[in-house]
Amino acid sequence: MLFEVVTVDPPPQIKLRCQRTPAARDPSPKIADQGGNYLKECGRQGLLRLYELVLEDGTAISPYAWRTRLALERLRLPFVAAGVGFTEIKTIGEGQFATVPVLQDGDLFIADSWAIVKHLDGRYGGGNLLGSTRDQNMIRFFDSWCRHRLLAPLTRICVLDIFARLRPADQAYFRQSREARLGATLEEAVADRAERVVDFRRELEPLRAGLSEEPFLGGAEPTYADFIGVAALIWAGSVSTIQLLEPDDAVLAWFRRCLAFVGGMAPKLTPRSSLAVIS
Ligand SMILES: N[C@@H](CCC(=O)N[C@@H](CS)C(=O)NCC(=O)O)C(=O)O
Repeated sequence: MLFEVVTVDPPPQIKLRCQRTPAARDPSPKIADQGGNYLKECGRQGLLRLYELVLEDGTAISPYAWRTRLALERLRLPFVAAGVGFTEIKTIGEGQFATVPVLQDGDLFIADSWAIVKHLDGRYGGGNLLGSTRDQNMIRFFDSWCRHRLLAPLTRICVLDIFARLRPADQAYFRQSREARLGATLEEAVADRAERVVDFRRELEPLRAGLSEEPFLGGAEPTYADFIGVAALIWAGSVSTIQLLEPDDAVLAWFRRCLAFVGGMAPKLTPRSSLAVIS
C-alpha cells in the first residue's frame, strides 16, 4: 500500500536537536552514532512522524506513545509529534489504525509500540537499544508486569482526571469505551482511589527490588524496559490530581533518573501527582 510521503519543515527545537553533538551527552556512542547517521539523512528524507494521543491542551497522553518518545529521544532521532484525539485515530494513514502510537517513516506506517521500537532500533539503533533475544524476552516480561501493576491500577486511579482534560469531541467515546472496559462509571471507578493508590504503591515492591543494586533496570543505563515503566508513570503523572508516589520512594528516584538521563522533551507532570520536580 502506498502512502504520500509527508515532508515536514522541522520546527526550531527539532533543528536544534539536529545540531546537538551526540558525544557531549550520550554515554552510549554506538547508539548515538546510529542516530548521527540518521541525522545526516535529515535533509533527504521526511522526518519521522509520531502519531500520539493528546488532551485538549496538547499534553501527550498515551503510555505506549511515551515509551516510543523515550526510545526516539534515546536514539537521538528527531521526529515530528502529531497529536490526535481518540476520535481522530481513524484519520491516520488510510484509516487502518485503531490505536496509537503509529510511526510514519517515509511512506511506511507502523502501529504497535513494540513493532515501532523494533523498527527504530533495527534501522537506526544498530540493535543496541533492545539487545539480544534474551534481553528482549525480559523486556516483554516487564511490559506484561507493567500492564498489570502500573497501567491497570493507574487507569482506575486517573481515568476521571483524563476524562476531565480530553478534547470535548473525545469525551463521549472515552466515557463509553472506558466504562464498558471497567464495568463501572468513571466516577464509580475512582471512588475508592485513595485506598487503591496505597495498594498501587505496595505492589511496586518487585520494581524496587529490581532497582536496589543498579540505578536502572538496564544496569548503568536505562533500557527500553525502563522506558516502558517510566512512560506509564509519565502518562498518569500528566493528569493525576492525587499523589501517586511517596517522596522517598525508590521508584520516584528512578523515574527522575531516567528522565534526566534521556533528556530532551520534558513531560508536563501535575504538581499533585508528586512526580514533577518541584523547585
Ligand atoms: N499494543 C499497543 C497498545 C496501544 C494502545 O492501547 N493505545 C491506546 C492509547 S494508550 C489507544 O490508542 N487507544 C485507542 C482507544 O482506546 O480508542 C501498543 O503497544 O502500541
